[in-house]
Amino acid sequence: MACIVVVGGDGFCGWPTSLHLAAKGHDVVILDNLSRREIDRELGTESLTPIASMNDRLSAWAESGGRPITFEQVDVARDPEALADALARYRPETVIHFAEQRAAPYSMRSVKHKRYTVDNNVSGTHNLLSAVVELGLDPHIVHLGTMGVYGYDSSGLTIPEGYLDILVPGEHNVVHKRQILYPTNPGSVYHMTKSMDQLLFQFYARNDRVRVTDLHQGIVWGTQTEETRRDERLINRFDYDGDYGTVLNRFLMQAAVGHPLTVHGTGGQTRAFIHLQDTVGCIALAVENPPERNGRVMIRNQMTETHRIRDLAELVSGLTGVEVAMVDNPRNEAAENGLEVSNKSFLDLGLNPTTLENGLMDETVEIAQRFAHRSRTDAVPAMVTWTRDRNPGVLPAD
Ligand code: NAD
Ligand code: USQ
Repeated sequence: MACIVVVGGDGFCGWPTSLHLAAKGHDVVILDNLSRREIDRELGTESLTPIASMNDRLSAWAESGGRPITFEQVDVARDPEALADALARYRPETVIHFAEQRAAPYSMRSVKHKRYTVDNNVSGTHNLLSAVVELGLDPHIVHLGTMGVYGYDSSGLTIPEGYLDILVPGEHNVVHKRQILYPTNPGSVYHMTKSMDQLLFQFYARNDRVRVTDLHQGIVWGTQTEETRRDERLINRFDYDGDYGTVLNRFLMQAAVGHPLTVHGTGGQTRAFIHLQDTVGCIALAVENPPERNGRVMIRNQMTETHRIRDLAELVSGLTGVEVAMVDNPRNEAAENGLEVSNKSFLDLGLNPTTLENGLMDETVEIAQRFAHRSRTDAVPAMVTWTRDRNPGVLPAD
């Protein structure tokens, strides 16, 4: 089978994806600078689950009978030569790009963190695109983007898969049909970098005919996949801290230690979600279905359900008995919003979603309760505020 380079393959989504693709028979090469582990040290936090070193992960995978995975420590943003050198040696058929600073609160910490997020994410993406063109390679690039580029609009329209059909008035009363990228409306510096990535992809697809799939992914929940369960040393990371912990995994951990569920504001924010097992499944489907070399980026919405945050809190509270706390919202976001999203593209390819209803209890017992003793309650509060006066004045709904 073909070689797949997974950039950012040590992370929460990248590690289980690498295992899944290796299990499907691909030759997988991980490039990662291990910056996520370094950021844990900077913040004084740690994954709730005890994650093994990259060497131990790879040995455990091979010992479990998995097709061996290769790893090289490469910083794709700061070391474009090392990235190009690796691409020239492996000549991958597919490159999957996870290697970005992905936490919205971390990206809003300080000017240093804003700069780091922009430099890291935009340079990494551009280095990858320019390297494949320079080397004359033709890999299909699969990028993990975010639902957050669309913004959160309560007007009742269904968010399409990346593009908007518009009618433009022209000369002699002729109306022209055009398709444009859905206007971006990012809510953090991190989400803004994903909006910038979209333009880089659009340019290289049109100018150099690079084949790109951009997956606009919702909030991922869950921890383990079929492959990470094979050996204790393959366990995936589980972030619960105020910067990197995403909302549902945070609620599950909070419930496990009896911490009141930290609902921001009224909890009226509606967001898109996907279980990690479906993330790896969708990425495999995207790899198997590359776009034509036609100058157009293929955009797929990678999400399965939408939920309002206060409803999620009530669900977790109902399952576990823990109380719900409404805390001041540190972010600058609409207090209430609706969200309708089309995910037809993956359903058509055969995605069979894991629903919250089916997966929630497993996750609570298998991970949150089992590793609750490793948690630190001082890491739970979300401390980063979105505006300098520390009084964001939450936006009204659109
Ligand atoms: P993560 O932080 O756990 O993993 C990212 C990995 O990339 C880490 O291993 C990190 O060390 C590596 N990395 C970062 N910068 C790098 C660089 N310059 N060079 C080499 N390696 C680098 O994040 P994740 O949750 O696995 O997310 C992966 C991707 O999916 C991100 O691009 C993120 O924006 C996107 N995404 C994540 C979620 C989610 O809920 N976790 C939802 C939607 C989209
Ligand atoms: N929230 C709470 N309580 C908490 C944590 C969060 O109410 O304890 C609220 C937030 O205010 C926000 C919503 O929950 O309204 C989602 O927050 P989140 O931290 O779970 O997700 P977000 O910051 O949007 O980022 C995460 C990933 C990011 C990915 C994004 C997908 O970290 O990499 O791009 O989800 S999406 O949200 O669809 O843009």
